[in-house]
Amino acid sequence: MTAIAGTPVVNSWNEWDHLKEVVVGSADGACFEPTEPGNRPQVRGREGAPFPTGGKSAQAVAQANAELDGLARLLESRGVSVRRPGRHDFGRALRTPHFEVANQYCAVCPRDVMITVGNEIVEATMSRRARYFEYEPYRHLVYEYWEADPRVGWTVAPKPTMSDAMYRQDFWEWPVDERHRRMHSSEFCITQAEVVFDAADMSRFGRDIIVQESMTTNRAGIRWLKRVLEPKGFRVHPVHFPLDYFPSHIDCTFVPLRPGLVLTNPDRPIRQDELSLFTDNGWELIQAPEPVLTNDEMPLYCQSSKWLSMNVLSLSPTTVICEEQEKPLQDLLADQGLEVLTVPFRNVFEYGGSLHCSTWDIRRDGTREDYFPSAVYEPLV
Ligand code: ABU
Repeated sequence: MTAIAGTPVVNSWNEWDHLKEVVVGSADGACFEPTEPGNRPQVRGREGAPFPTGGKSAQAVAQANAELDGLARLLESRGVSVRRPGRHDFGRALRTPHFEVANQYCAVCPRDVMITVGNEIVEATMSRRARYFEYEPYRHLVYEYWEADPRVGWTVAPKPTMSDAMYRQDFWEWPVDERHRRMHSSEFCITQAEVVFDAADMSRFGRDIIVQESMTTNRAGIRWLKRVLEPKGFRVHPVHFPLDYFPSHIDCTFVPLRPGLVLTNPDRPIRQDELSLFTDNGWELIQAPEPVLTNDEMPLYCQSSKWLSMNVLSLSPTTVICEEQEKPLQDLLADQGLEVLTVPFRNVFEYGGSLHCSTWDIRRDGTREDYFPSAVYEPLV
């Protein structure tokens, strides 16, 4: 691997510039996510049924891998260099001074763990015990990039204890009316006691990065990101989607497609006072159409919502990859003048993600730009 025409080997400032190199996840060795304070997985439509434990079936892994490999082939056919995670024993139990967990999860969704911020790789703290070591399948790549180009930065966020005290255990018992009452307080299953964030709660817009406060990212995590990224010239904006009572990862809620255009989730409007960042700077927000699958029709063990439909991956400001069966969304994007490529991806849904979640962009064309010239910004210091 060599630097291309002066571009650092790690270079990605937003979600839409021309994609050159990307990591695509793998279902090898995937396990069911264990029940833990930050996660109460449920069998869809069967309240109280025990959630499976241990490794996923060989068939479930093969079906997901077939679709991930299909995405990799499509990307390669468009000239994108595709990299894959290394092997990791997800079946291995973890025991730290603060917690134990019977098994780990998987490397299907690198987006949750790893993020490229300009020429720097940031490894998230993660928010769940079973995902504590999920950076490991990507470390061989991080070392390769870091060794290859001295311009590449590498920042590892502090690991939280994930002890019982880090979680608000009664969160899962709150009835819906209480969730509604509390929706503006943005308190979820993680407390504010430690720095916690998943990388997939971030969305990059050049100089500006928005970060969703959620079940997987707390205010301390956003403060840490501000303190680390502001001196490097970024502006970090917390964002909230108050009608999402179980928010986890921003990329099924608010998805930028190109400069000036964001795909939004009609069930999860952005908080009114945060909308002006976009409207005052000439951005258009378009609502995603109703997904083809209802929540009840999502795969049995999938913990994500039907809005995986809008978890698209941009190859460039003019080309986007969409799940093969999401015709209404494909039509909407085509009406916006985008070239829409499709791949089957429904078997990956069980692992909590679709096309954006299951990828981590390493290198795109372009550089840091200011897409919000009239933003009013309050730096931390
Ligand atoms: N990992 C993304 C899931 C987000 C959602 O269920 O809406």
